[in-house]
Amino acid sequence: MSEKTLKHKEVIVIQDILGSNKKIAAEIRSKLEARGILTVNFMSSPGAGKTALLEKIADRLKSGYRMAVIEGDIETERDAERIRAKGVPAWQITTGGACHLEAKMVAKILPELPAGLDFLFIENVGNLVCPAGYELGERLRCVLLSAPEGDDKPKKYPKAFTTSDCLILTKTDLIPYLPYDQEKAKKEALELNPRLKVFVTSAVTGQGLDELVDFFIASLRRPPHA
Ligand SMILES: Nc1nc2c(ncn2[C@@H]2O[C@H](COP(=O)(O)OP(=O)(O)OP(=O)(O)O)[C@@H](O)[C@H]2O)c(=O)[nH]1
Ligand SMILES: [Mg+2]
Repeated sequence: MSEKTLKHKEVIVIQDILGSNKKIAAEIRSKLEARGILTVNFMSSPGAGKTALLEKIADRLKSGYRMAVIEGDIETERDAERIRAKGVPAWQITTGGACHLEAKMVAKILPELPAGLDFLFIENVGNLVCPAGYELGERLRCVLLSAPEGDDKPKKYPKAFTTSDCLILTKTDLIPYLPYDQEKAKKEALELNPRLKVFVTSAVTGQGLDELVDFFIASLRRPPHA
């Protein structure tokens, strides 16, 4: 088989996978919307602070709302254990090597979600590239960028930023110790996607967490696509 034919077949296989993922994601979205659940997909590089942020969100939501978390990692139950320690139901998906979650993995967990949920947060596998190509049935997609990663990342990894609704800048408490220009990171992300709603946060000092949680609560009340 020629290299050209092989490449063509590869493209067709990838298109099939993405097409079938999109279909399953649409089914998940309509089921969760029908139940009045706001689903949020968190994407970032490994260690940008997704789980730390979810722990803080859990503290803030627990008095008035019910949330659940689906954790995606290559191996271990560690992140789900951290969330359960907050009294929040959590499911761990271990991909065994795949660098992103797919909608079919999330679909398997739907029947186990408790009644009366307000929020479902999905923490994607730590990776700033692959997760961007896979919808999971979320209404909101949030990309996290931590100060230690560097202000040049939005333009280098654009798809995570062009496909997101929110940009959550994390670990701002570390900025005094880093050659990091937060305004540049924000400006370049907004050049890629002017629709991004930007939050400046620190899980250590608590900066920006109330604003972020208020935004999620307001989004819960707002009908989809309003
Ligand atoms: N200084 C500082 N450290 C933080 C902050 N948020 C998280 N960290 C630390 O950053 C490290 C990674 O945090 P995690 O919450 O595990 O990051 P993650 O994105 O969930 O990581 P993966 O799931 O492995 O992709 C931990 O040592 C956290 O304590 C923050 O706001 N400030
Ligand atoms: Mg994590």
